[in-house]
Amino acid sequence: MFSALPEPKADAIIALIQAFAEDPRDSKVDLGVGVYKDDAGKTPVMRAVKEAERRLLAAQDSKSYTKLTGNPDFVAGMQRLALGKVSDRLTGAQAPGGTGALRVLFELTMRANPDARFWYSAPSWPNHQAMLANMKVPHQSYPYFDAETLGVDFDAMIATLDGLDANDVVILHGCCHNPTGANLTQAQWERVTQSALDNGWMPLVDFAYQGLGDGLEEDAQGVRYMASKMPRMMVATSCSKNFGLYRDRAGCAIVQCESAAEVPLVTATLSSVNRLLYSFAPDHPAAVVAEILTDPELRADWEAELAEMRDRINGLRTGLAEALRQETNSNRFDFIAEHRGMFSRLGATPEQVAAMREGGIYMVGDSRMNIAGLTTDKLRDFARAAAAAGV
Ligand code: HCI
Repeated sequence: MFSALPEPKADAIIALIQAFAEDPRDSKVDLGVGVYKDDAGKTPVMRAVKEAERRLLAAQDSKSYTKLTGNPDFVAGMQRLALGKVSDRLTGAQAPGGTGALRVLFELTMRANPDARFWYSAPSWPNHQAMLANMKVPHQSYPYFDAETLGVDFDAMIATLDGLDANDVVILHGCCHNPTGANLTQAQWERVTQSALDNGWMPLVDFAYQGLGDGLEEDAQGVRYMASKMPRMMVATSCSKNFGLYRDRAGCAIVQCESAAEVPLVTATLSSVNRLLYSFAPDHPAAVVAEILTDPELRADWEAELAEMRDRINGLRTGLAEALRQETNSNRFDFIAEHRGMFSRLGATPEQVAAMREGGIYMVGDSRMNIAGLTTDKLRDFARAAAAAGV
């Protein structure tokens, strides 16, 4: 029976992790999967996480089940972090990572409206399309990135969004667009919000990189503006990057309802969806996050370390744009310094990406590079390799 299995489609990003691990060269550079690395090339456990884990280890007296919607302090903490508030119109459920939160919100949507159609940016994180295809729900892309200007093609984007209706659910990247690094301005967030209000479509914000762009508050401005105007919207948050909890799997599916009266049914549905997909989300990483968010000292230390990470990424962006300017005698890579988040697309062809991989530099095939995978001492080498490949 199993021999009849169709060959599963490999995720290009996860395949790259494997290819990198198998490369024996010491000089290899991993710019593939979106994982933060420090200037020594390590992905550290954050200081506040270590301390919260120490406290949990000492205080935890049971491993019994929790609630299907997870740790209430975690859910409230994530609502405050993302939306700057808790309210009687907000509900939510802990989920295994941002991917789990997305999946739960997809399921919730399909139960609320079996005619729902999903829209994701062109391009987007490949798992958006892949998960929707796996669920066999209607989905298509809206225009987003302009490969010529290397910015957002806002006219094309808004023209599509203005043509949508109440059956449509639009996945927006809250900040730090993956894979392009090109983000909406505040004025554009306001215009997108107007489109949702005028046409009745529902926003689903994928908010996986809060704090990695310009700051925890700054990165949330667009999402918070939208939440202040929208009757209903959904947000999928992740603690993978900003808390460095990748493998532990903590995320939150947040739902803003039209009224407090809608909340009990949405919460019960989130519980039911969680139970049918995986029962209880993993407690440990959410308990760690709840401890950090509610303890002033831990929170301050977490925010300080997150600021160090963000400053390092933005410093690398400036340094890389400068190195590429020198090596190519042109300013066509200056966009790298203006983009925000872990990723930018270098603008290399698949052949140039392959040539750079021959030289030990691993990027995704669309030339998405994880800026945080670079180190200051490797900027010049990277710029030389890009120039030599003809990028
Ligand atoms: C990314 O690199 O885009 C985010 C990390 C990731 C990649 C592929 C599957 C799950 C998570």
